[in-house]
Amino acid sequence: MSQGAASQISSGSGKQGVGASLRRNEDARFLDGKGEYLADLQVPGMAEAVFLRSPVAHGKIRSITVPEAARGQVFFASDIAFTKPIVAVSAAKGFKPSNYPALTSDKARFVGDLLAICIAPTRAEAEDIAQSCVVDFEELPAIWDIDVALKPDAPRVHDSWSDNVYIETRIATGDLDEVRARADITVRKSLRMGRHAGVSMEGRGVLAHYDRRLDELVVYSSTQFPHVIRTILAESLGISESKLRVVAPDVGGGFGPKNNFNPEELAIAALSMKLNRPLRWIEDRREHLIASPHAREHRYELTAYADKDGRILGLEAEVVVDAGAYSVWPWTASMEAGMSAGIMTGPYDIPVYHARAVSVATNKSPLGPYRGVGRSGACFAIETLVDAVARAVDREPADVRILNMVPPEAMPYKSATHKLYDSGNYPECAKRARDAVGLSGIRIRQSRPEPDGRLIGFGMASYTEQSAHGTAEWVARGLPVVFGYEPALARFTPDGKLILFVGIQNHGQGLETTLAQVASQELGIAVKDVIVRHGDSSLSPYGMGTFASRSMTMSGGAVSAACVILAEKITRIGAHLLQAPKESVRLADGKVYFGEQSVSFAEIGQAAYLHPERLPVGEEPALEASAVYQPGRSTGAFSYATHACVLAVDPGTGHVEVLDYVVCHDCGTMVNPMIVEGQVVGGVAQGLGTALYEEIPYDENGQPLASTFLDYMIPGATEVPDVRVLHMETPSPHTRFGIKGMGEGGAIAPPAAVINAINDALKPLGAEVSQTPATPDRVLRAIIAAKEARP
Ligand code: MCN
Repeated sequence: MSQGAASQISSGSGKQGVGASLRRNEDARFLDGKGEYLADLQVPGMAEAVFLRSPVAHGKIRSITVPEAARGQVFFASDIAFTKPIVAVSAAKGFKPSNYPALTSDKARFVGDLLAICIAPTRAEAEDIAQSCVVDFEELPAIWDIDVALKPDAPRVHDSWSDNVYIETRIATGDLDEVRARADITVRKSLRMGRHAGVSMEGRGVLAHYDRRLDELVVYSSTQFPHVIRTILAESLGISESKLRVVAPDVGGGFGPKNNFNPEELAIAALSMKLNRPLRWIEDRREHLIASPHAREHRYELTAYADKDGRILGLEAEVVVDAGAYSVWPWTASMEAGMSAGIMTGPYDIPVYHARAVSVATNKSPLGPYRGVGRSGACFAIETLVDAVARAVDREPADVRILNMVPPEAMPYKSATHKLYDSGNYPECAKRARDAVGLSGIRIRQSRPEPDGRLIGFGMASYTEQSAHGTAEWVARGLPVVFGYEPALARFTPDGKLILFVGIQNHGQGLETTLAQVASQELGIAVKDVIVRHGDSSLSPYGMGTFASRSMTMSGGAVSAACVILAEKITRIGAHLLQAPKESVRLADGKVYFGEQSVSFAEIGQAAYLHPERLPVGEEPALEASAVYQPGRSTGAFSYATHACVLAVDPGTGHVEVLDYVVCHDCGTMVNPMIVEGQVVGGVAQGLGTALYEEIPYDENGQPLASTFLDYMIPGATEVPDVRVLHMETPSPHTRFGIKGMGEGGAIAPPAAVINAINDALKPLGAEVSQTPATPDRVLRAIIAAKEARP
């Protein structure tokens, strides 16, 4: 089997392999209610845990009083003093790490900070105990906003720090002064992207118990990366990894907030060890909204220098991110601002780029990764700026967009931030999205008043999605772990079925099917005969988990490589059993064929495991192979897309209705186009949440103002339009089959496309919105402000 590119993929198992739109193997489990999530697990003698969380944003803890009746059921930092605090250190110069303890004992740093664990036979009883505890605080002024945090005399979130800044980094490519002098126009923009939560269907959760027979601590966690959790948890508990098993059972969505080592994991594991008792904590929705790692909250100050045609000659950007009270492990508090500044130029050929990225500490829930990390903000910034440039030169934004894009003949292209865009045709993608919504028809429609008085708007947004980053990229970011590889073990059973053991963690992406498709491609085995096992540190090889749109490329690459080794062995054994030269046999339909004669994988499995005397001389028994996929020195495989949105704004209420939404995207070779489409649509739904609905504002006391689904809006069936998805397929030259990752892409562009469309609609009124979510209130305020500004 060759390691060739996409042109050779049809040589596999045809309808079952790479490129087939198969229904998911795992659907039977998930749709029939056979999934097993944390809340389904039962361990004899297990107690339920509820965290006593801080009700104040910033305050020294004077005392916590536990009522007599609850004595022995409430535990504090001193009870698990053997644990080490979580310290996410970045190697970046000047980075200030924070000590994130399992339970805090000196002061609370955000509403939701962990103070104690209350345990009882049921959750309701444990909640009653938590409510009966009385905490006496010396309240401190809350640092509830970036501006408050950056005042020189602001109180410090972390007392020993000289200011409230985790890190400030700079990028300087090209001569900005020269560009300033040459530019015909200068366009500035100030933007804000709101803070929100991940809102997976299943919240976070942890169950810990001691397996006396194996003499090991077993920790179930609803996590995206069980192996990595084992490493940091063992270190934090002060035990050997060989005495710790971490299992991610079925995980009901992750989207990033389950991709951190959270203090809840450490606290529950530590207390279970200390009490020698099974313990479980399940996050409720209120906890999730106020205290899970949050998403976004960016501010941008941007300046574009352009010529009179709208060609952008240089870009200046300031990205300031409210990173909350602690630096999350392993990503650190620098991730959002750093990634946003690092990918800001997006699909555009902007040679001169200067940026300043600042991550600020405040008394809010720590900021963590969320689908589209950093890139959603970067796309929002550059794409609304491109529209502003188009307005300044009085051109159609779609034309200015295409004018500035990296042309296909420039690929591979090195961006101003040293990212290597591997392949693609960005202008063609933008044109297809534009044409699919029928831009000229929209412009005609806009020239006439709508019967209902609403205003029609059209907006586009394009981006590049860095996926499947390799070692060099993570090293450059200075993270505590370098996520640059992925392993797979492929093992046949004696009856000819295949089990893949992988280090990624499928939590809705369809990986149990798409990895089977890769195996099918290499071996000619039916997808239904392939089982994918993952999520258990004692079962599968050490892998990095599922995030950063990496699993299809990395784990798919590893599965492919392991299956190639197996295919060679099966070919040798099959040819021997058929008494044929091995060059003359082929694998298909779970058999080795020599002309019309065949021998099944089951017969080969029998020979390999039960009848070694039937094997060729010198052939080792057993039928398994392992491989590790490690991308080369590239900065990843770059998917890309253009989103185009048509919407209607009610100028009387500020209400926005999305009427049409088109995504034209390219993620290289698609393993399963149907799953890819589902991923795009799911991402768009989340992106519309960022754009229009989801927000956790904080008041001046540092109190989160959205803590239930009554005051936190998520888009539902009535808010998400019928998203139309157009596919392009430009293989990556760097990856097996030419696959690029795409799991985050859908969520990246909607804030930019929607805000551009709203501003297009509001153009006749001279109004502009520059903040997400664009709630009716914000849209209305923009309209009123424009009215008041008119002479
Ligand atoms: N795929 C494909 N062909 C490609 C690329 C992808 O067929 N060329 C399909 C595969 O089935 C793959 C899926 O699309 O499983 C996503 O692939 P990939 O881009 O490799 O992303 P990961 O599998 O690493 O998933 C992570 C990504 C991220 S970072 C977030 S956040 C996210 C997302 O996936 N969280 C999700 N999609 C999610 N979908 C669900 N249902 N739940 C989440 O929590």
